[in-house]
Amino acid sequence: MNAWRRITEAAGRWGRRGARGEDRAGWLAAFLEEGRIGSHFQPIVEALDPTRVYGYEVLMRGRSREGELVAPLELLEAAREVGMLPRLDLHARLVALHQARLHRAVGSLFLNFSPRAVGEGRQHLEATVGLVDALGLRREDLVFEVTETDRIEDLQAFRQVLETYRQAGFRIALDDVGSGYSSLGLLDQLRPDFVKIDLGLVRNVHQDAFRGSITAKLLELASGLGITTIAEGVEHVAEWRWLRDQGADLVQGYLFGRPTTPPASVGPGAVSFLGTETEPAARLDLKG
Ligand code: G
Ligand code: MN
Repeated sequence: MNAWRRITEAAGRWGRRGARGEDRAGWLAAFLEEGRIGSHFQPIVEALDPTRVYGYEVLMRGRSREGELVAPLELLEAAREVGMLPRLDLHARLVALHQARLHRAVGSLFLNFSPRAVGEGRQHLEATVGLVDALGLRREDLVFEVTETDRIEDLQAFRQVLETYRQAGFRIALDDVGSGYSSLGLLDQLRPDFVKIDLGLVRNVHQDAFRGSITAKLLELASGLGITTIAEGVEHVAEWRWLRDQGADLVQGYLFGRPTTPPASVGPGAVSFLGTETEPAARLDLKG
């Protein structure tokens, strides 16, 4: 059974138990109160030299009382259901900052920012700024990834929230570009510092001419606007080479590293395929 099946099944067991035993809000609150929300860090590396880590995307993970991983989706869905999304979002963010500091994660930290969780925008920003400063992290090293933008009900209000983040010194990434969740119009609306090309475009980009053409144009467009490009979900050496040759600045994906805690560095050993023409199958067997 693969890791994801195990996580999903464990989450399902807990979801059902939670729904039967405690109420759903109580089930979720226990994760926060018992310190069972953690952060995993996935490296984002330079396309031209993947041994150089630019930073990490931080991904939320829950843990059951038995120590099994609980998928973030399960937690987020429960939070949405019981109106605790802003609280979970802020909690996960503060945990991420603490963990990043504790493990001395190098470079930039990419944090997912759900438009639906911005309820108390000002309060979240103040808490974030306070902790970033208290921990001695650099504000410009924090990048907020915006996704699911199709569900933004009030784009004007959301833009204003983002503007306050920018004014505080943080940076903005437009996530999942090229997926159904993102549109080109948002490039103009949000004017992000980074765009992340969705893994749906990245998969087999070197073999699919249609996909390749879209991706090449997106990279060219973003670069022309002075936006740093990140290709995500890179799993194969050929995808990476193609993306590098087409001018992607940064790359992220299982080829370079899974989300882990503590954050892993990407040494020459981890990218043993560099300079070789074949891709060691072992890379693809790594457990997350
Ligand atoms: O929407 P967003 O880009 O934030 O999603 C990140 C998700 O993609 C995480 O759950 C992460 O584990 C997953 N992910 C990261 N790298 C890869 C990859 O190389 N392949 C696949 N299939 N998923 C990936
Ligand atoms: Mn993301």
